[in-house]
Amino acid sequence: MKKMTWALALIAVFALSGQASAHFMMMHTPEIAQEKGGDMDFRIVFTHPAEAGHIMDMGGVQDFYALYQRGDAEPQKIELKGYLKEIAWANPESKGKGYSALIPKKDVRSMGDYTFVFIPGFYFEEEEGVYMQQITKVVANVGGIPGNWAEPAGLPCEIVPLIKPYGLWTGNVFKAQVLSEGKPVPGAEVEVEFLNHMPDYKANAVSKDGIVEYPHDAFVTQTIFADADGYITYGIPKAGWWGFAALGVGPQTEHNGKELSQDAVIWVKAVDMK
Ligand SMILES: [Cu+2]
Repeated sequence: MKKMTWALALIAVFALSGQASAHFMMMHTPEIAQEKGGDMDFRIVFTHPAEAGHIMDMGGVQDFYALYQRGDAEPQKIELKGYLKEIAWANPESKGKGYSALIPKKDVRSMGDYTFVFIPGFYFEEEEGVYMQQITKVVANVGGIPGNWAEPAGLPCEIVPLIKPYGLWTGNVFKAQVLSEGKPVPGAEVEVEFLNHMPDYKANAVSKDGIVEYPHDAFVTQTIFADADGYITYGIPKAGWWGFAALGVGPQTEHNGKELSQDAVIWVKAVDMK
C-alpha cells in the first residue's frame, strides 16, 4: 500500500513537471487572415498546448494592445486591456484561469496588419524555483493589404517574422529573428509546439482528443536554435496553429529576488493548399 502511494506520488510529480512539453502563453483567435473587419474573439491561457497539459497562473496582465499599421503609415496603438475578462478554462486533465477578450469591430475594422501583444505578469515555477514571463504576439491581417508584420513591435524581447505570419501554407518554412531589446540573440533556444487540442470558445475548454499522436516524447516539444544572427527556421509540417517560444531572451533576469525567464512567444497559423 505504501509503495503504491509512493508510485502514485511520483507519477503526479512527473505529470506536473511537464518535462515532455513546454510552457506556452496561448493567445488564440479563430482567424488571423480576415476578409474584412469584424469582432475578434480571443482566448488567452498559460498552458502546454501540444498535450493540453496543466494550466498555470500567469500572474495577471501587464499589458494587452494591438499595433495597427497599413502600407508605410506610422503604427497606431490600440489599447485592449479593457476587453479582458477572467474566465475558467478547462483542459482534459487540468483546470485553471485564463482570459477572454472580445474585440469589437470598431477597433479592428481597417484593412492592414494588427500585431496583438499580450504581456502577462509573473508565474512562479516551484519545481525550478524560477519565475517565468512570456511576452506574446499574434499578427493578424484584415483585407489582404499588408502592413508592418516584419517590423519589431518594440518589445523587451520578441520573435520577428520574416515570412508573412498570417499567410503560411503547410510546408512553408517559418523564418524569424529573435530579438532582445531590439538586438539579435545568437544561439537562442526556441521551443516549438503544435496546438494539438482545439479551443472550444463556447465551453472555454479544449477538445479531449488531440489532432496528432506523438510517436515519442521527443516530438511533443520541438527544439531549435537560432543561428549566430538570431535567425530561426522551421518547416511547418501540418496545418494549424504553431507556437514558438524563445527562452530566457528578455533583458529582465530577476523578479522578487529569484531568477526570471523572460521569454518571447509568437503564434502563427498554417493552412493547407487546396
Ligand atoms: Cu507548466
